[in-house]
Amino acid sequence: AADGVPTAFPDNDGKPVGHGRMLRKEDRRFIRGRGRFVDDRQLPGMLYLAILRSPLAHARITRVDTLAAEAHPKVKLVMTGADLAARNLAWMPTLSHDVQAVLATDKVRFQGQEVAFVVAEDRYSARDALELIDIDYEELPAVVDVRTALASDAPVIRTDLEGKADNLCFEWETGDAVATDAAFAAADVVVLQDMVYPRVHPAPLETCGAIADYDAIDEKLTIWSTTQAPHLHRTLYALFSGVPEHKIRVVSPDIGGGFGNKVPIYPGYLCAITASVVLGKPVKWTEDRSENLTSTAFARDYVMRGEIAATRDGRILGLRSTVLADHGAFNGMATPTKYPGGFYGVFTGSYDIEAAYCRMTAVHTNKAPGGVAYACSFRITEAVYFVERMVDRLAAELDLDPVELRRRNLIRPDQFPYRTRTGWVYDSGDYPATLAEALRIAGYDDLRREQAQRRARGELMGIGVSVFTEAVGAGPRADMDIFGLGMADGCELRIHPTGKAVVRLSVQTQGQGHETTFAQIVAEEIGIPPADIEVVHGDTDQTPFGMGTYGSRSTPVSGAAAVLVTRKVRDKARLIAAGMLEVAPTDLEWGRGAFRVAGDPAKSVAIAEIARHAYGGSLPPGVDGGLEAQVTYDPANLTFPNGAYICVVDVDPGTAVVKVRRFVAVDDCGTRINPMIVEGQVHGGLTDGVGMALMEMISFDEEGNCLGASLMDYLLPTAVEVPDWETGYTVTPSPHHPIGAKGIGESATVGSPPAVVNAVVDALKPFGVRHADMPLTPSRVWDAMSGRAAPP
Ligand code: PCD
Repeated sequence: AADGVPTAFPDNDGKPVGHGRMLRKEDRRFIRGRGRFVDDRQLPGMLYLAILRSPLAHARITRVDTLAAEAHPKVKLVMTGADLAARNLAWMPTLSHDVQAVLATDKVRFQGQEVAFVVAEDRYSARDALELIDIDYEELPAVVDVRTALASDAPVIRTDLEGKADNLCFEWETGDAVATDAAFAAADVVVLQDMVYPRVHPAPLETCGAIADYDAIDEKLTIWSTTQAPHLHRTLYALFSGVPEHKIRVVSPDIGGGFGNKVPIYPGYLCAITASVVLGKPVKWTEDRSENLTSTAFARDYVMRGEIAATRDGRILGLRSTVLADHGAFNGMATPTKYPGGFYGVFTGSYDIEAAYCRMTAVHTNKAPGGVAYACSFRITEAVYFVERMVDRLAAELDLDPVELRRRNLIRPDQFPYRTRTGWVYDSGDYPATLAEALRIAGYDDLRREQAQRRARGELMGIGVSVFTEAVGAGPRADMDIFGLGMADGCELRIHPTGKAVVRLSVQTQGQGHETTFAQIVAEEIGIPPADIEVVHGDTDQTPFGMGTYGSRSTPVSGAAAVLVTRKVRDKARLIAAGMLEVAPTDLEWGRGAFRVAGDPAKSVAIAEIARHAYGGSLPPGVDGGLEAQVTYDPANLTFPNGAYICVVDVDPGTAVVKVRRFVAVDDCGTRINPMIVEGQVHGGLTDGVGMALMEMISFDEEGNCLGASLMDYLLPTAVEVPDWETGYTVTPSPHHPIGAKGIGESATVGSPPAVVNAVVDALKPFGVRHADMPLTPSRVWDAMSGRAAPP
């Protein structure tokens, strides 16, 4: 193409115009360093905000002195919790119906909590002035262990809540306790396993930040921010600040990775808004790495007990899960209201199990709030890890090959739509076929033979399998809302007189390539090349309302909206074409970007001619001018992508270092819009998964000091730690999505940690090891090999 970006690779899987391995449109700017991120934006007269954070995990604030900071020559504003309280702005709602302090008033409840802010002429002065603020704390004992958080003598963290006398956050259950007890009573074999999914952090490359710009004349507030959900944030800002919603514009420009970290509202955003309203100037707040790692939403932090019951020949009868969930000081999770435990309810995984029951107790601790869906549809990562570890434990107990045990229990293709024992309706899948493809690529039988030979020589080779089901595309309005807002997405399409198009989305990309794939979706439906379709997103003034990008919902929800809005435009184009060709609309056939007269294919009009006519020619009676439409799509169900992963590791018997030698990932996300992007998503997710399995953990000492405040302590995987990924795919379209597509963005993060852990435990089989908790660092693996349990 003229601009040097080819519209499609030749190997576009034989698909017509819209599909295929088209290069990413957005990379034109990204690979030239021309991305525009929040922190790149400079506004005239802009001021800089810095936040003072608590050094203690739990303490009463007894004295605050800001005089010296206010006297700093470059400081324009200093605000404390008391100042915000005077304006009724000290507390904000969270996305899970809790409240969180914007700036602490009475107590600090986690290390790194926001206590005061300074606005100055430059970033350095703002930081310097933080040092001039004097605060006296009266230290209180900290609650850091979920197992003791509900003890009667545990200090109560949420004294802000009327009548609160303990640290209970919520209790939740799903499944059938009685039927599960019966299944266990009838079983030949029962296996119990305790396991921990450690606290991890999404750690996006770009930290969080915002610029708030309040125009006192227009009374309009513009916020450029790192948000994955601009419309949702706009509604919350309106409720918090009192600025009416139609006077608020949220712009989410290029984002350097989100991974769930950028879904919640953070105090920093609200501090910037407050400061801008008070000062009438644009105010920028940009977090540093330590602030991001210690105070923004973490993920996981589940202490789980599993019990699995089966017959001697490997038929799984029952599964029981007891979860202690650490939600930190405030429940800052973003989750559909009816699902306080996220989608953990899918913990029966890919198996047809007779009975299942889960009981979850969530508690508050003196840790940063969160529990977000880090590359995971609302706690599915935890659920998949749980069931895939339990099935492996059972296989070891029965002395059955883990693949064979899975085969005996997988949901069969003819059982779809399949209702799980906890009430989820899986839409489609062919699990045996996906698993067979993974086994084929891996050469599973050869691998087992190789393992036997190596074991005989004292080498520690492990093979781990995981077969997973994801549940993405939240969600059906009847069932799912966040903060009372139904999870439907709008989409708008305009075709201009020259036949070029603009599609406006309510979702917001953070790197996954929406500017390309949504153009491809529209192209496929209307016959305009993707290069001629502009994708507009991330600006509430320019896009229809919708719930944002997380839980791999963009393709299942907004992707469907894009298909339907294009079909709506096409329906109108048919009426116009019928007028142009002087036939009845029903006499027209659509194909390859044009309407043809049935039986007389020489008579046709292409979409570009129809567009021109829509704005200029005479139209049939009752048809108004222009060529555009808008829809709001409410999904009928979630989509359920699935996959089968095989990981091969070598453990060094001398150092206990785990090396991931091979990783085979076969994914099924239904119809693939852009296979290249799909593979890229899988590569990224697998890297994340290996990181969680082997090195990532946010830990705390007994005083609540966060021990992972930098990337020196919180290790992220790089190309060095991961193998060349071997990917494959099967295609089982979703029956209710208009083009059969399911999500893919999170599948690999969800499916890979158990494959890696299963492989390491398999490698350590000669030592009698049955389980070891993530992250499987050399010291933890060494402890396991030496028969010592890992520290909690
Ligand atoms: N696709 C295709 N086909 C299919 C599917 C899909 O092609 N079938 C593609 C699309 O279009 C896009 C992608 O792929 O582009 C993805 O998608 P999805 O799955 O739908 O998803 P989304 O919604 O879009 O996104 C989200 C996700 C998530 S969720 C996460 S975590 C991550 C992922 O995404 N993040 C990220 N990926 C990524 N990438 C990047 N680069 N960056 C980032 O940040 Mo969450 O909940 O938030 O935690």
